[in-house]
Amino acid sequence: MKQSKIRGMVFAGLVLAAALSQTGCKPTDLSKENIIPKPVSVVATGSSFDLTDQTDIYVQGESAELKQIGQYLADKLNPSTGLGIEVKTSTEVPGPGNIFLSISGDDSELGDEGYELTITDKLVSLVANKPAGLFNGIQTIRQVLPAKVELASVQNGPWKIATGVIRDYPAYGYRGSMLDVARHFFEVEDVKNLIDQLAYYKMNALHMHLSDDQGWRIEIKSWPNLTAHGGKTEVGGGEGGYYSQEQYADIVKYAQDRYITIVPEIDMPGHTNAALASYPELNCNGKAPELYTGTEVGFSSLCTNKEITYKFIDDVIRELAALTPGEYIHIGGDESLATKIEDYIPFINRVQDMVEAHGKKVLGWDEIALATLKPNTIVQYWDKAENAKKGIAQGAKVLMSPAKYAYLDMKYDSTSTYGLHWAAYIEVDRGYNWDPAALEPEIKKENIYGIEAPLWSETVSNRQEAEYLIFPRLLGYAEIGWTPVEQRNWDNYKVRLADHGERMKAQNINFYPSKLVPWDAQKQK
Ligand code: IFG
Repeated sequence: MKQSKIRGMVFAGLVLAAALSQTGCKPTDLSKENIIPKPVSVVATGSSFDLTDQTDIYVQGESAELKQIGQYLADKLNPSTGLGIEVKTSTEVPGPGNIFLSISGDDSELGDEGYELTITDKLVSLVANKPAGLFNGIQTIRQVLPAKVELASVQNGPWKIATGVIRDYPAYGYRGSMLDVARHFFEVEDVKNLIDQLAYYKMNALHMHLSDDQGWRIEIKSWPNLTAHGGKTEVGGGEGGYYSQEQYADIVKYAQDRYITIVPEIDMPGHTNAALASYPELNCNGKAPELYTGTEVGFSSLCTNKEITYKFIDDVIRELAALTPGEYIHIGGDESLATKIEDYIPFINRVQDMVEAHGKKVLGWDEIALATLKPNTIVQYWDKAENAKKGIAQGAKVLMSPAKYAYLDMKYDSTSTYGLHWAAYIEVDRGYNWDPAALEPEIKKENIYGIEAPLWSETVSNRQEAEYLIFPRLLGYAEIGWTPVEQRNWDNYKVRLADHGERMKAQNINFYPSKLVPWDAQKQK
């Protein structure tokens, strides 16, 4: 071939490559997107959809709930794209260049939380059986746009979405985290920020550990000293704090608007020094102990043989149930080392009856399996597998929070700035590389209610410190709760997680930059 022809072809190739890189319309592959949790199925069709200033979000019908979901997406896209995307309603499919959210009740495989996202070069169409499924689907829409979409200031486009079809639905029904606001108190804004992150990763539960030895954090109107006195301090002697019932209701609504259920915990009969310090009559000897700002456990117990204790508990549960749209109230039950087992068992039995009398079901740490569990009671496995098995033997479901794999307050390694390590060092790969249904032979998938990654706050006292422990491990627990285990592997996950480094940075999340994750590989993309 003549030299001039070869030169001509090379030149043409360079021009094309330059053109493609300028307009960013390089061939796109939806299956290469770094979605977390990994969707059940992704079929790529190799083209792309352009978000432009002509794009709007159309919801089918006039449902206020669908409009709210559309608005949530618009509020996440507009600050960084500057496209002024509006939410509109329509009865039929909108014209080209738009996003369309609709409900169709006939795709049973998707369940209540699944969705089907169909992206062509003309339309982004998201369909689900229930609004919760649409809400999960819009998180995927956010994640198939460049990471800069999560920035709070206007960025240059183009804003392309690779075309194809994503069908997706969760493996487990309960996918959550826990925030211990008792050891250190966290303000409403910090809790809301965590809720937004849980939503981004399709988690649907936040367990709030509202009382412990070091603090009582929820206003109980019939026992005002619980917060007036019991909320005064925290680990280390700081000023502590508490949520008024109005503030707590605001958190619950904020979570509900994001399809996240708040599970409130009042830990008892142990972990109760803050309550005992607030009311002398709750103590067997009638004397109130001092407030406690240390980090020991297992030294406190409600007086299980005084009737006023049950009046107290009933008042607390009644007021908490009125603030809890969710099905469950968590009664704690852990580390009751100062309660004799012969007192502990009837205590737990009686508290279960009280929770049920107020229309709620019981969640408790795995020690409660030593008592007689009511049919709907759920055992949260954190420490002793034999307790979880005792619960299963009584017909209970198990919420998987094994401390050796899922405790977010565990150090990553011996050099970690924050955290404890009594259970294990949990680097990002260890937090991801386990299967709840394979951990213990007797705990099978059908026995598992879901997964929860708790953050105990003895060693963290503000949002930045907490985020160092929560992120990036939370993303792995979100995937364990959502993605089928046969589709999960660390080598694939760590590459997707690297892309989320940019997304977490864009949202000012102080994540731990684990050396096990190829954070920089994604930057060259
Ligand atoms: N165990 C205690 C927590 C907390 C934790 C710290 C449970 C259920 C150790 N109980 O975990 O209060 O102190 O890792």
